[in-house]
Amino acid sequence: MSSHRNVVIIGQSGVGKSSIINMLCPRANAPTSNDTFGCTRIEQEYECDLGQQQSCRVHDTIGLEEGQWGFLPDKRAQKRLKTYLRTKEPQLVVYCMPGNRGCLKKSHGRNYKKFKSAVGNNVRVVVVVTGLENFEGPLESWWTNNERELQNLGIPSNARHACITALPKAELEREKRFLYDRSCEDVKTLIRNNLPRIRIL
Ligand SMILES: Nc1nc2c(ncn2[C@@H]2O[C@H](COP(=O)(O)OP(=O)(O)OP(=O)(O)O)[C@@H](O)[C@H]2O)c(=O)[nH]1
Ligand SMILES: [Mg+2]
Repeated sequence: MSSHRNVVIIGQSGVGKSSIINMLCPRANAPTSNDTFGCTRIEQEYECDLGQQQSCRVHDTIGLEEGQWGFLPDKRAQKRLKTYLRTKEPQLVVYCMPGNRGCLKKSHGRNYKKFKSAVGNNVRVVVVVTGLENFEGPLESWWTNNERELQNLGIPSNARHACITALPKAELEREKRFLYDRSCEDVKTLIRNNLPRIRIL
């Protein structure tokens, strides 16, 4: 197994990036918080077992758009993330955004487009929609239900994606806990399917 494939998780503050990291890498113990004040203050990387004998390194990053009280004002957070992406040269970027009712905002589309163009055409950007534990029906249908809104935001409906909840199991109602394992598997599958294979010489 090689750990030279880098996957960087990006998105606005509080969208659940560190929670996804903890889901993918149970030993990561990445700090999470629902403060309005951004939680992750330094980028951090963790080894992730993707299953099917594959692995990668996932990178937790500082949230964008934390608001005026945030730890890093948005302009600086954007700049820092761009520099981070340039330095780490990831093979895949995972863009997270919230899918709870009323949460989709123009800024989600704006950041998606901004960072998609920042990494260029050679790096695939996939989307993970979080916050769906109360969605009625299969979580995947969130995407088709919201296709038009996504398109209005500039997120193409054919973007590779996963619709999940990243709320820790203990915080999910008992009958919804299976969603956690399913979400974990869906994100791993999304990463495996979109991460270029390394050539073994
Ligand atoms: N309801 C719900 N809450 C979630 C979900 N994912 C994460 N959370 C909660 O949202 C809060 C923020 O999650 P974090 O993982 O810290 O978010 P983050 O994107 O890392 O935030 P920053 O580090 O500030 O950029 C925590 O209280 C999480 O438990 C989800 O899918 N649904
Ligand atoms: Mg975080």
